[in-house]
Amino acid sequence: MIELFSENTPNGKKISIMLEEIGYDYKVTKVDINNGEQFLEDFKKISPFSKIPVIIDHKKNKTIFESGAILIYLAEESEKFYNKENRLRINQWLMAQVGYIGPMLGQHHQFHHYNSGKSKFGEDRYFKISKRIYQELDERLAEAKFLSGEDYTIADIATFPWIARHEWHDIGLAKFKNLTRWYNEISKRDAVIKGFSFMNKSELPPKA
Ligand SMILES: N[C@@H](CCC(=O)N[C@@H](CS)C(=O)NCC(=O)O)C(=O)O
Repeated sequence: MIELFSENTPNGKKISIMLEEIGYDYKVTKVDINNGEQFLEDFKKISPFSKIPVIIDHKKNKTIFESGAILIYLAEESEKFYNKENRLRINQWLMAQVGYIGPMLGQHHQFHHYNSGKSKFGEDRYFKISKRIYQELDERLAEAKFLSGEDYTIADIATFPWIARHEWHDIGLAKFKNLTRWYNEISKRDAVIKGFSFMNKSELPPKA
C-alpha cells in the first residue's frame, strides 16, 4: 500500500495519475497547503522543503519526496513507463519538466492567474516564458508522438497536469497543433481521468 501525501495541484496529480496507470493500491492523505499544513513538524520529517507530493511505500518502508524521484521510484518498481533502453531520453524530458516547465508555469499561475495587476514585470516575464514552453513542446511533439519518443512515459505523466491548466495560461492551447494532439490523446486515458480526479471526484482534464 502506498500512502500519497498530496494536494489538488499539478504536482499532486502527477503521482495519482502514475499510481492509477500502474494499478497500485494507494490511499491519499491531504496536506492542506493553503492552511500551512506542509509546515507541520510531522510532515517536515518526510518532506524537507515542506512540499507535496510525498509517498510512503509502507510495504517497503520507504519515504520519497520530489515528484520526479517519486515517478522514477514507481516506474522502477512497476517496470512501466520507463523503458530501460530509452532512459537517457526519458530522464531529460522528465528533468526539463521538474526543473523548467513546472517552475515557470507555476510562476505564470502566480503572476497572471492569482495576482494579476500586481507586477507588470512578473506578469510579462512569465507569460513570455510560458508561451515559449508551449512552442518548445509543440516543436518536440512535431517530431515525436510523446515527449521521449514513440512511447508514453513518466515524462508525459509529469508534464500533462501542467498543460491541463491551459485555461489559466491564456495562451491558447488549440493554436499548438502537436501539443493539442498529445494533450487530447493523454486526456482520454482511463488512468489519467481517474488520477486527475483523485481529490475532486467531478474534476476532468479541461478540453483543449
Ligand atoms: N520540486 C517539487 C515541487 C513541489 C511543489 O512545488 N509543491 C507545491 C504544490 S504544487 C507545494 O507543496 N507548495 C507548498 C509550499 O511551497 O509551501 C516537486 O516536483 O515535487
